[in-house]
Amino acid sequence: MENLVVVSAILPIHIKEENGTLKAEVSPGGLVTALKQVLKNKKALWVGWGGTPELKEEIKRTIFEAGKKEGFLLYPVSLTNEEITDFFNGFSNGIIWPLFHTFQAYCRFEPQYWEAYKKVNRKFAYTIKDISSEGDFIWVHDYHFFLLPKYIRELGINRKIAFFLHIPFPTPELFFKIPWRVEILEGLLEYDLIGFHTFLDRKNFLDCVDELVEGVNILSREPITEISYKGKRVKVGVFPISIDFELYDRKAREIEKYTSDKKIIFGVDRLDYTKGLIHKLKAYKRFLEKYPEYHKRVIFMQTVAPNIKKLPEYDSLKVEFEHLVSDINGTFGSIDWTPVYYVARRMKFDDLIRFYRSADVCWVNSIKDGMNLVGKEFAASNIDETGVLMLSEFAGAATELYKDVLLVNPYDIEKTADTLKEALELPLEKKREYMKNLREHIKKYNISWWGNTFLDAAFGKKIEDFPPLEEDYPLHEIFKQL
Ligand code: ADQ
Repeated sequence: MENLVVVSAILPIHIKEENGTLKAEVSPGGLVTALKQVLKNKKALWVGWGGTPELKEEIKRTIFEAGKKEGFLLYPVSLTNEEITDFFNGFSNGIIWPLFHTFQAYCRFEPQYWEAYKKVNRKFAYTIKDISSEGDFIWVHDYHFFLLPKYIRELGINRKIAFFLHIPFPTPELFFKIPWRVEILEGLLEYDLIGFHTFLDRKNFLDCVDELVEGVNILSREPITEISYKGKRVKVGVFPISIDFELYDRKAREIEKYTSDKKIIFGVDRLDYTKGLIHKLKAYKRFLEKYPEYHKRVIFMQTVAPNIKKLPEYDSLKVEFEHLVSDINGTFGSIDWTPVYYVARRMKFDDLIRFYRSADVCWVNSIKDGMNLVGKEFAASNIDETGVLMLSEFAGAATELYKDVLLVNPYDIEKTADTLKEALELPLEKKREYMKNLREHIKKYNISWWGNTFLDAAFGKKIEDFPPLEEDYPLHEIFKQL
């Protein structure tokens, strides 16, 4: 039997210990949103960190049971406190995340972070060895695992291993700053397939490989590039990720619209400096200064989910963001009008859909983003086709959706303020035309299309080829290796 083994740094459900009791929580973010929709009720084993340093039997069991309830087969890997600090927060989120999103100034190139990165990649390689069998397919996700295939191969394991990067790949000018740049590329070239969201990401990757790695030959660039390296072929493709269109569309039809005498501007983001939240508030403030006729006629609802990354940049971002919210509300607000409604938590799914369905404008302002699923979720939920998507030109989604959105450069505060006015005043016909086109595109290129296209290029398989998750899947089968 050929099984699918999926690897991501953190499982879709992680455990938090609060006052001595264990709590299973859904992990935030786009990777989980997208993969959940592909893997739900599939007999695919999902391997990742379970959220706590220690993995007692009770914790493993809690994760397994919580996963099974949601339709997943989860296999938690333990990380020590030191590994959480140096691999997770240090190398992955303190070097790769900022650099790949053009925030070079936030990088701390500490050698101990690199050591931890190698160690944890090795740890996952041993886990893959233990839990997979010959003929299984290994699908690895994101920037935490550039070296994983190298270590798997070193253990003498010869499985098909494919990789998808959920974040952008930087230009050579940025990538070359990494002290361990050659090792990272050589590690990546051990995958059988490497997937990116956009053609620009793939171009940047190929340019870096071309410059830095000896003995590579880039054989073709279209439609799936092939590289020859150390006597083998590596495929490099572009697979723009998407959402479960039907889920959002169906849910929106079940939920009542939020009615208001004011126009609704809606933003949904994780607390992250890459999402352009500060620039968004500055542009909104400028809009209110320039166009006083909109006072008391708009609501700007911005929901910000807390970030699990423990780094000082996130603390200062929160402080600056909240300062700006109170500055705007203090400057323009009155007893009967709050210009910014700030929701400092993860919104419940039904509330999210309700606002997507009701918003006049949905605003994605990323400084840099691999894809960004929010705009796609908004369009799928906007069943009346009356909303407008204002989308940063630096989100991967812009390369796909640019014709039917209002594009903004988040650094251009003045123009963004004007574009917000334009979005609010767009004629109904134009709004309908844009939204109809967006919805058709996202319906066709949905999450199943993404999953199937990737799995086909990687393993010659479709999602349907992997069997459904059986009700009584035996626990001991999964944990026999531990
Ligand atoms: P993220 O950076 O997490 O994902 P994004 O694609 O926008 O970014 O996904 C965020 C997800 O979390 C969406 O499903 C959204 O609805 C949800 N979410 C965010 N804030 C929320 C809130 N306050 N309340 C409720 N839900 C919230 C990474 C990359 C992206 C890429 C995805 C998938 O950074 O560029 O699109 O992976 O590959």
